[in-house]
Amino acid sequence: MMMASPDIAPAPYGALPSARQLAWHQLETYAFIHFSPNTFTDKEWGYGDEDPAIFNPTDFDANQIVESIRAGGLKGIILVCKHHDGLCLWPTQTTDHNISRSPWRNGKGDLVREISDACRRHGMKFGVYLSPWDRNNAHYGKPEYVDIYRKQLTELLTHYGPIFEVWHDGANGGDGFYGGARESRQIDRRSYYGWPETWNLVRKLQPNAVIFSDVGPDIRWVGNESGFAAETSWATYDPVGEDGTLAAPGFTRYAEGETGHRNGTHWLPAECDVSIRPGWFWHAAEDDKVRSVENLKDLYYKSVGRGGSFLLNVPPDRRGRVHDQDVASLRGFGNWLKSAFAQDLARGAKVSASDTRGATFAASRSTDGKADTYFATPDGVTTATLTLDFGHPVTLDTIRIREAIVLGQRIDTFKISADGDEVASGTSVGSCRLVKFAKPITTARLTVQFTASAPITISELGVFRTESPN
Ligand code: FUL
Repeated sequence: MMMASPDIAPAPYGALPSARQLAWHQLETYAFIHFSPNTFTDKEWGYGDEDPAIFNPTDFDANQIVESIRAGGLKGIILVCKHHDGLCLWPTQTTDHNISRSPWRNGKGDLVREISDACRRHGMKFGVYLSPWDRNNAHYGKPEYVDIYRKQLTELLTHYGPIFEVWHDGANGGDGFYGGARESRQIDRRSYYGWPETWNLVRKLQPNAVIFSDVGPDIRWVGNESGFAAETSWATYDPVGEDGTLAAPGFTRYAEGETGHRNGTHWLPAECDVSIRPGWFWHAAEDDKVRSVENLKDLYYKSVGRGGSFLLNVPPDRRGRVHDQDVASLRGFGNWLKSAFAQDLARGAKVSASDTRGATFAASRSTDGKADTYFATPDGVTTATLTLDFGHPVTLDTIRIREAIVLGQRIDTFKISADGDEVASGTSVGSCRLVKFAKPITTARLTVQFTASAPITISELGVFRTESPN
């Protein structure tokens, strides 16, 4: 085997992330806001015959909503601009069924404007959810509706500044109001919406936005609404339709989203969506069922810690504010997130590798705190160990490993030893793998052994004590 010149990076392996996907990977956590007529009717899915007048928050405060979410360490917000009930929460030209018919702000309200402006004021990214299923629209099920959907998307993508993510739901229950028809309408999920054309439109209007759906094209649904990816979860994926043919939003073997596919031909990382409450919308009866800080931490490990993102829904109440209970959990989680990973114990350790590609890719690149440098093995070398020598016993509870994903997902397995004893092992790594020990361990030396399908790249081997002793 010829040795590559020491300063030449390893050749890329398999499917690779795009620039917009790489930027998205850095976000890791962001929020959903579900707020619509359902908040006022106590439903999860509105039928589409709701009077827009019922959407009337009594004390709406976009700053309070955005600040509460920001305190949770979340870096962006995806606003449900229209849910399945069809009420457009901005003054759209495409239908009368919109917020201008609500008494809120005397018919001059624009929820999308207020939330997007507040996001910018607070340094948060802003994204949009626009339900493809529309139980209000008379044209739903006909070609005209697809044009309407694209016009609505165009309004959202041209009037509210940069959009970081566009969210296309796969749900479609059939029956609805449909302009008074009150009937069930079936569509062919594979062909009706003309997704490729819609996604071209998104690309044209917001080239930096990632597009989410059950099948991507940028971000995949993890296949559950419980906020976790499988322990082995690959960023690569080839979505397959329910019947084994072409996949489409709402028509996939979605359970496969939890794991992805090793060596899949698309880079399609998982987004793990979940609500901070049992429902997606606020219900008074769920005020005492808000997720605890401990539960949010656990989900963070099972989403971000498995190479995905954590999309946490925070539904405002009828005032148009985030309830105290949710605020408390968000703050607790955000405070933990800020301190848990603030001090990387690997930074003070002596790091060595079983083999190295040369100075540019030395073992120390994995502990330099820089995202764009990495340790790599020479061509032909697909097993290696990295060893951290702390010089004295240190106590830790979490290890964070990141591959240089710009070159693809390469690692197949890893094994972690503390002072020579195996303490953990796993498979997929990708953009971020968190290994949490049930109890803190104390060790002077940590070794991680990797096997891969191509020369190994490690941009970070981090060591943390995320729980303070008490
Ligand atoms: C689902 C919808 O049916 C839920 O109401 C919610 O919006 C969730 C995020 O996606 O498919």
